[in-house]
Amino acid sequence: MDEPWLTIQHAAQNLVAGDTVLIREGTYHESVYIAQSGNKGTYIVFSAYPNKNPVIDGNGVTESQNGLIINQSYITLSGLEICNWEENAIWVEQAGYIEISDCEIHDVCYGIGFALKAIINSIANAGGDNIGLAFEQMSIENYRGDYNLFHNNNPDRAIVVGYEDEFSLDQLDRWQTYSGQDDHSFVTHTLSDIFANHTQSDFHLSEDSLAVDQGTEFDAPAEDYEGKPRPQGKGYDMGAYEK
Ligand SMILES: [Ca+2]
Repeated sequence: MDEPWLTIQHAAQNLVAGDTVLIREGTYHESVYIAQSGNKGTYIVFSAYPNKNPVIDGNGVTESQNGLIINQSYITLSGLEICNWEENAIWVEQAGYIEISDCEIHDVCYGIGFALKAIINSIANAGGDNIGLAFEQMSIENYRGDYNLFHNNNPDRAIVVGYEDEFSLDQLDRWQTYSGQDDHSFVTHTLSDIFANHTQSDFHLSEDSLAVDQGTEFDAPAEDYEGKPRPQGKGYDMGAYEK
């Protein structure tokens, strides 16, 4: 902690299985290539420092159009804001066991993109401006997803597989049949149904939010983003803040 690294990329090259990097407050204008793999039970974790909001911002970055590129497995991303990328906020390629939670993605072309053999456990609000959840190949056989809340600024292209099969926000039932996944997931067209004040980046759940008590206890953190014990009320909430 006394000698923090200057770049997230430096961490991405030096962390080994079981390591966690806590990313301090700041705007990081860098594309991060995750070069090391974790193991089952010893993930490599890229997490926001508690109560901080690190931003991985593509403005001015020329070496890549993707925020994070992951082609290693057993990686966790938590609490990161990723914005202003011409392609993907997060690009996952030939990798499995990638956990993405409490990340905010905006002002990108694709939210989270997958090449073959990607697995994701849970996504809350994977909302890019163009495609929300994208698979590069035609196969989704390794996708496992449930208890997700889908929102996309372009409602016609919420989920796209192989640039051919497209699912709008209103076609979740079609996606469920197609993928065999996301039985408990749902969609929203309006973020004000979910968050207290998303236009001011306040992602606490609103009083009558659709996400309250709709999460799963499976692999749920014991505390929310602010350290409040989970669950509260009738069950676990979706998203970063328990209510
Ligand atoms: Ca709750």
